[in-house]
Amino acid sequence: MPTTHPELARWVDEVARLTRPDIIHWCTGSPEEADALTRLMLEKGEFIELNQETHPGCYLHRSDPQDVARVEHLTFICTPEKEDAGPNNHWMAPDEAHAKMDALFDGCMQGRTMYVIPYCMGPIDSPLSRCGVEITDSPYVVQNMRLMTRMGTPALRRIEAENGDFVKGLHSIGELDPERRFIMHFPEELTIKSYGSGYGGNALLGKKCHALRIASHQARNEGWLAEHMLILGLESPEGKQYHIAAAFPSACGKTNLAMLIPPQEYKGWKITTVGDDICWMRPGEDGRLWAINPEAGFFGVTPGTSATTNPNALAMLDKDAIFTNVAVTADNQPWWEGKDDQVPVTDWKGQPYNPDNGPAAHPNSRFTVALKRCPSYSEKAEDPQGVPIDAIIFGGRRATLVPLVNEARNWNHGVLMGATVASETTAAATGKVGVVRRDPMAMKPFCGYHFGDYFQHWVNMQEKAKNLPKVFTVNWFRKDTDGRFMWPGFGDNMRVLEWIIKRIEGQVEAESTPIGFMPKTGDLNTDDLDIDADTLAALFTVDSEGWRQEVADIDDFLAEYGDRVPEEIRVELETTRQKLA
Ligand code: GTP
Ligand code: SPV
Ligand code: MN
Repeated sequence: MPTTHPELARWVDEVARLTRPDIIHWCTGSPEEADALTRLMLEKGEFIELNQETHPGCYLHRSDPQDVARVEHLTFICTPEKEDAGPNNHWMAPDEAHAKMDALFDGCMQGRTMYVIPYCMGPIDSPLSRCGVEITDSPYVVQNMRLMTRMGTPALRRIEAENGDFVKGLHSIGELDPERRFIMHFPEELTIKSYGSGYGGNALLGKKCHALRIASHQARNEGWLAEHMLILGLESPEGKQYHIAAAFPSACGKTNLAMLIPPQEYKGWKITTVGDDICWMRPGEDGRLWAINPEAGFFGVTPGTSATTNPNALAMLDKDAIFTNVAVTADNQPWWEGKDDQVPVTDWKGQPYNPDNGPAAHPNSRFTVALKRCPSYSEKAEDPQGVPIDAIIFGGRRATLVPLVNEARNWNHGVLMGATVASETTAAATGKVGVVRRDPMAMKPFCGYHFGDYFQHWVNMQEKAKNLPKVFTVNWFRKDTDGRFMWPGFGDNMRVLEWIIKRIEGQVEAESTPIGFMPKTGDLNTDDLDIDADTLAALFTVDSEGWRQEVADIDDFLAEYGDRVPEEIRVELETTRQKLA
């Protein structure tokens, strides 16, 4: 066994005896290993070479057409007590779940190679980072983990040096049969078992399974936060540095905001990218929250990514990227809806493109690329201490009601706002798209324990960190009666960030409304913006009747979580109700 860690050696041996692979490969993370795997995948058709002149080092992977997104209905939290998983999770008793999964894993790697992937979530030398090992029979998973995490020998050495716990993730694509597909989490055992899917968050176990579901559980026990948030750096023309963390549900704009390019007139303002999906935050000695991005790469939504919407993303996608379920053009370049006016000839399933069959690229098609390839990459992403967070933003996709930006009255009100954010569902998970559901802190699919306890943990952060950031909500997705977005979004979201900074600095007063603080007329910079006064006013109108209904709906939602819901946020809801009366 190429490890000195007794428990790791024992576990790998146990898994090999169960799954019976032909070969066991310990991943080192070397470039030679990457090349060899790429060649193997090209031979087997798991990778399709894209145009190497326009896109050197880029490959296309077509997943099984029945395996294109996370499967929330097949994802379970297996705590000893059902009550601890909460109504926000599917639950199965640990014994039953292990038995079910071990039966699936029995002999499943015969004729296959078993890859052992040691990985580190976060900078390899950071005290905030945590390690895991994923065992998988999917070379596609290995190639993605290589870009998404610090993977290979350095991670193994850290695991050995710590000689303690690491997260054990066992994965097999199995038969890719949706009837034999489960993603199980055992938070107490720091264990994940995933079978039957090769896609994204179902299979790249460092991401949602470890860095959110297991980590949220650990974070609660240890007094920190593991969140579905981007982290961006913002430098003002005066050279002052800020960091903002923002939680939006899947496919609701984190990647785009994380690499925003400010509009022309914002000379001297600069946005840098620390992370686009996951944020681990810990109270520092100064009472502030210090954050790291546990990931080393992006697994981003392709549709809608263009030179106008997200030039930074487009710029990093012409080299060393993996594309999953996109279309291709006649000259073999990757293509997706909203990219440019090239014409797709082959759709995501590999069929000749025919608009009657739906979009050319799957709505949840994705790119995988290293963080360092991003033109707005922040060097701070490697800082072992992380970055101090100045503001937290919660958001979602709401066609109506919810204003463009709104500031919480205080921390507990901010927790209430985060806990009750709702959003239209997207193609990032299987199920119906466009249904409004509450998605607290964008963690509905990712919180590894009871939401009531999670809200309480958020409230309790006040005792652990005396210098907490201000909290805001945003909504880029309001629509007019013709179904058009009312706010231009993307780079122009800088205008909202600027107002947030002004509030942090105490440079502007705000309009006090029943639901929070909003910009006073003229304080949100709309210079050179093509937006009429009525539309702008509508983005900040508080529809009292609509909000009274929203509050009633929130009552019902919180009732689902019973008496685990903290009194503090019930009090804040009551205050809002009275202000709306
Ligand atoms: P996950 O990776 O699933 O967690 O998604 P994400 O939150 O990173 O979402 P992403 O930034 O990839 O955006 C998803 C979709 O929303 C893309 O099609 C974007 O083009 C679109 N989008 C992002 N920001 C905006 C915005 O400000 N306005 C509008 N109208 N659309 C946006
Ligand atoms: C999300 O759905 O929030 C993602 C993509 O970031 S996945 O890794 O598939 O979960
Ligand atoms: Mn995400």
